[in-house]
Amino acid sequence: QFAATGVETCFHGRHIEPQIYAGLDGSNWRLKDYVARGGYQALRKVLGKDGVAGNEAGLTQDQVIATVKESALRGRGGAGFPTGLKWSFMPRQFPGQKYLVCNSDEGEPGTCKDRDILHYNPHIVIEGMAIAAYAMGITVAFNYIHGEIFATYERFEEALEEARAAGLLGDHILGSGFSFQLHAFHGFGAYICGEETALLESLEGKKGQPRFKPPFPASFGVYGKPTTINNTETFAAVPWIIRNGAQAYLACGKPNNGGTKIYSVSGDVQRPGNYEIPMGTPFAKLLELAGGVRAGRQLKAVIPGGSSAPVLPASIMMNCTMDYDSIAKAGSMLGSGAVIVLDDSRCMVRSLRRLSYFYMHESCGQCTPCREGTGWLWRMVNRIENGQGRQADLDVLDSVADGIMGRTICALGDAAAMPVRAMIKHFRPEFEYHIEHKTCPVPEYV
Ligand code: L3W
Ligand code: SF4
Repeated sequence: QFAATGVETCFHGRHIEPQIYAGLDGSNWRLKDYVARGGYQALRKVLGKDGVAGNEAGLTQDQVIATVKESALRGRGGAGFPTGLKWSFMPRQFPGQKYLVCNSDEGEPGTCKDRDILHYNPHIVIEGMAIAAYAMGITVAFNYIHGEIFATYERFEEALEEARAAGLLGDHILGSGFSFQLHAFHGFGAYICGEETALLESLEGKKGQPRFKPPFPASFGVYGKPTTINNTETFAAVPWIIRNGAQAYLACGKPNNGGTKIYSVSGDVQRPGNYEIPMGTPFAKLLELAGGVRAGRQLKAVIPGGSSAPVLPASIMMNCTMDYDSIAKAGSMLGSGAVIVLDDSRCMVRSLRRLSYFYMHESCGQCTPCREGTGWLWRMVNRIENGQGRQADLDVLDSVADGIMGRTICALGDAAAMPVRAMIKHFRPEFEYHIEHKTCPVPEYV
């Protein structure tokens, strides 16, 4: 059901080619298919091997970084950090080894886009990483792939072999002076390993626990060396940008939010799946593409950016466009683009209980506010759902969430606290009803 779904017409009536999912049907992931779709043209353009007269010198490192900056591509892993800016942090003259890492440790509840990109279009990630490595003067890279996806990991390994055999990876790529080794690394399936510094620890063979930041990976990454980490979808956007230009990419989206984005739409919709649409598309349009809510039901709420993002009621969400700025202005975050749709059959107390359990389970336990606080939150929400809550619990929940936020090593603490605060803020009467009547106000869940 999460098969690639290229959405071909943008809301404004302009025809937009999906940039990552274009023309994919599940069988055409091999190198020859990718090349037939124009694959590796961007790498050739960068290296001056595209056969275009006057481009024998290719693009300089500065030109590539400037193009990515101008495109307004922002990190697709959750934080939306400007990609070109991140690339410019890499100390290119650093005398020792520098590393590039692709974060394919997709584990955010609701998110299922990176595995589809790797499964349906692995070479687009390889090409994007090769271009990034060239721009930052990096020769070694790893793709850290979530430990619970096996066929995709094996397919990516096969794609790497194809690229190596074709001279697109390895020493003197396409006969140029650029050499680049890319390795796949199969992770261990822990959510926390998707946090970039926990991922680095895991990659080094240690327990996957986040490090303090700063220092950021840009200066202290794999084995303590300068490292750039980007999400799978971020790398996948790069070849299109280089081939078509920064302005074309920017024009697909809206200012400060360039290009297309893949949304994993799940929950109470008729057609759940991954949808690639231009940044700035109204949420209502995305909902329509996903078939709308289930028959006979009303939209109640949406978690717009993965389980870590604060929930928004339907009335606010229906006025949002799908981009970083609009969702942030509405009080949530676009995150990794996992859109979890809840209809009026959903009990918010039960939904929050499930979310709280997840964060308690996935806390790595290093910091006290997160280790103790996530369990405390879950136990209280569980109690309310089971009809044993007290009115004072809502204030205690808020104060425990407050005690976690901003006081932990990594963002998991905040991610556990934010949904609690948002659920109580927007759906307080539902919690109060549970406490007062010791039952659920949503008929289906009585
Ligand atoms: C150098 C500086 N580098 C920031 C880099 C930093 C990182 C990026 C963003 O969390 C969010 C989180 C989840 N010098 C720098 C610098 N950087 N300042 O920029 O950093 P940051 O700290 O804003 O975010 P983060 O720690 O990477 C990511 C949310 O995403 N999320 C989770 C998504 C999960 C997946 C998945 O399963 N695949 O993506 C969903 O919403 O809560 O807020 O690279 O090093 N001065
Ligand atoms: Fe571990 Fe939680 Fe602290 Fe992150 S916030 S380092 S998951 S204990």
